[in-house]
Amino acid sequence: MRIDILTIFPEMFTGPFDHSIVKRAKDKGLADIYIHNIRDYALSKHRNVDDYGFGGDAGMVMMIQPIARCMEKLKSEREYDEIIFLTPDGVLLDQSLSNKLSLKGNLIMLCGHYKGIDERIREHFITLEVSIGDYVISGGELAAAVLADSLIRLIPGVLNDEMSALSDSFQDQLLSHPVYTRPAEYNGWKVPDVLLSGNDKEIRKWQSEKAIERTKARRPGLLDQ
Ligand code: 6GU
Repeated sequence: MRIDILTIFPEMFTGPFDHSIVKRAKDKGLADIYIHNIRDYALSKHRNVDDYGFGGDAGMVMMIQPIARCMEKLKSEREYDEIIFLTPDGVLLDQSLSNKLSLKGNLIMLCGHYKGIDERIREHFITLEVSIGDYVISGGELAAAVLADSLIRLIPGVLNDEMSALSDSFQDQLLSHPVYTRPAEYNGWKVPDVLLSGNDKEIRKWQSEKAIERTKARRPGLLDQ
């Protein structure tokens, strides 16, 4: 998978992709992430990327030309499966959307800022608008990092059997069961006996019961889906 991220804050991406599973995917050649500074595509020598919105609304709007020029360049080099705009008014990201997108080859992710981006970018370039939840964050960058991480870990070959994504929370519409490691007792706090029993069938049964119990208690809506 190749992901091209368009942003006015490229420095925000030093970090999120350099550790853990995403780093592993990059090292294995299973994911390539390219960060593009929209400002590099600005027309003016002041490198402006935003302007006052028409209509007198307070707030700046990201202008068309720098984003369009960056998009046109990328699209001339390869085909993209989706051109995604990260925005709080997009479709809510969930595991099923991540699963679908993880099967794609080339993706563009555009990070918005200020009051928004000129609507014509959305009409003429964007094929999918994604929100990461019903709350507001200051820009699309952290949302793009979340989306990219959630897709990359699902690419076949990124996780080994032990890390398997199949037991992730949400993968089967259930939250994960509790987990424990040594010591078996700390401060009088004991690991459930069944986990020490060596009885594989009983352990799976306990894990499944706990996953259902936890989902019922915390996210009952997941069980109806
Ligand atoms: Cl994608 N962007 C912003 N700014 N806020 C959000 C979001 C995206 N998703 C949820 N809140």
